[in-house]
Amino acid sequence: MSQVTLVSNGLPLPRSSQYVAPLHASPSSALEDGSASAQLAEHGYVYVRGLLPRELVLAMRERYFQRFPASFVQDGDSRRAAFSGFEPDGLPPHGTRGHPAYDFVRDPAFAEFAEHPLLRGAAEAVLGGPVERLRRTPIRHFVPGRPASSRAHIDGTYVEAKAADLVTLWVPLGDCPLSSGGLVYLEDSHEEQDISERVRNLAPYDRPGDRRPLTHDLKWMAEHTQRRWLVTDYAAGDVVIHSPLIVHASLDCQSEEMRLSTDIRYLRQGTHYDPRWRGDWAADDSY
Ligand SMILES: O=C(O)CCC(=O)C(=O)O
Repeated sequence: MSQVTLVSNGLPLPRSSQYVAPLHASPSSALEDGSASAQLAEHGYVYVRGLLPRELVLAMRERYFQRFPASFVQDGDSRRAAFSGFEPDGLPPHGTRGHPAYDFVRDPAFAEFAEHPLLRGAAEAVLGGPVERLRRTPIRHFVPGRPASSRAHIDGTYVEAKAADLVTLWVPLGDCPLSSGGLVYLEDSHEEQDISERVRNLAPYDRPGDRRPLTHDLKWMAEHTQRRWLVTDYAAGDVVIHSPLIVHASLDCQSEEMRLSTDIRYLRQGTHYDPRWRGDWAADDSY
């Protein structure tokens, strides 16, 4: 694994074995031989390297960054998408109307990507039958040099559904080594069903207006729960399928290449469908 100081929302996460361990990959055959759903139940995630064609993922990355003025990325290279240091004037907040991420999730090419048979097949494999996709599909985009990443949370706080009927497919759109700040999972936290209640109100917290996340302090979380954060270097094409009960967060982007990813959610077909997730995502829709 790459050696880089781990930082989340500006706070360091020590790299010692008390705090951090590797996220284990499963072979893609687990999605065909029926073992993936048992793995999801046991570990709370199934990480498959190279599930999607690398070229397809890089093309989506490029398509997204092409929506920005060329001066936003070094050498006008939208595929690598290294931050130039120049943010376009008048750019609305991420994912709100007028921002490229808002239009990107409404682009039919993106819907086609989110519906890719390999992604749908992976969701069917872990849920054990036909699935439907939740249309609301957030895009995460992090720029280096800013203490910003996703706070520790469980997806069950955000989506109304039975935990056993829902999965999230976290898809990095581009290579995402530790320095770019990918997703990290709190080991076996899906087994502790009351973890949110146990931690909330005790944990350090930097966002008083929104009590849905648990904390921005991953070191505190590891110490308090005596669990480790599972981390890895992701590559374009990798996908992690995770349970709505596992606690996860992300790391700050410290690489020149900006971190871009999406969270694609599938639900067992015919089960209750959270009405707020039927429409397209906007970062200020507050869901
Ligand atoms: O990519 C991120 O920073 C957060 C993604 C996430 O929380 C999710 O996939 O559920």
